[in-house]
Amino acid sequence: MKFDVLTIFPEMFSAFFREGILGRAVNSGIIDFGITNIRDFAMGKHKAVDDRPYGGGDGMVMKPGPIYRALKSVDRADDRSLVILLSPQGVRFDQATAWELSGWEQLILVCGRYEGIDERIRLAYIDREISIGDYILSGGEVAAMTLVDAVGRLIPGVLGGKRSNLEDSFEEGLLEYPQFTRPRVFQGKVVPSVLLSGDHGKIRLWRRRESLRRTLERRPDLLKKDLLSNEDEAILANLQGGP
Ligand code: 4FV
Repeated sequence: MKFDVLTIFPEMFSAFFREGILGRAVNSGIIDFGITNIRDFAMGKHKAVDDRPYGGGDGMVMKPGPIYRALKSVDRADDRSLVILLSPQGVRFDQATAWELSGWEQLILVCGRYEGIDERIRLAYIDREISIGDYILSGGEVAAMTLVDAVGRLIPGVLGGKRSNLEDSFEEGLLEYPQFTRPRVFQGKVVPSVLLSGDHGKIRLWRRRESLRRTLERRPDLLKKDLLSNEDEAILANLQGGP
């Protein structure tokens, strides 16, 4: 998988693609990346990438030319690549989308700034528009990093074959169960004894119950009947005061 990022703040990505799981995946060649500075494709002595909005109003808009030329400068993996604009007007990003995007060979991420980009770029050159949430960022860079992180860890080999349980949780529409590690007693609070019992049947049941409890309390919208087993239904009924 190759991630190409178009931004006017390339430095924001240098550490991001160097550290942690992503950095290791880049070093091992599983993931490749390219960072293109849109300002390198701006014209004139001021190399302007933004201008005032037609029709007036506050703020500035990113000019179409520099983005267009920057997009054209990126080598595309033909029909196995996707151009994504990160913006609040996009489709909400989630784990299912992360899985779908992990199947592409190249993701080209356009990071807007100011009030956004000229609509003519959006209409002619953007395949997908994705939002990471209903709030306003000062730029698309942080949203692009969120997408790269969530998609990158799904690329085979990036997590070193060990699937993180977290992936499972959202797949099954449940929030993760509580996690504990040494010391057994911290500030007087003891790790639940079931987790020290070595009884994996009891541990699995306790974790499932805690995932269902948390999901019921915090994200009941995630509970999908068709993803729940009879055992889950019984636990949920019990959690809601039933038998
Ligand atoms: C955003 C979001 C986001 C809007 C104006 C960048 C900012 C500025 N991107 N999910 N939420 N973008 O707020 O993706 O150009």
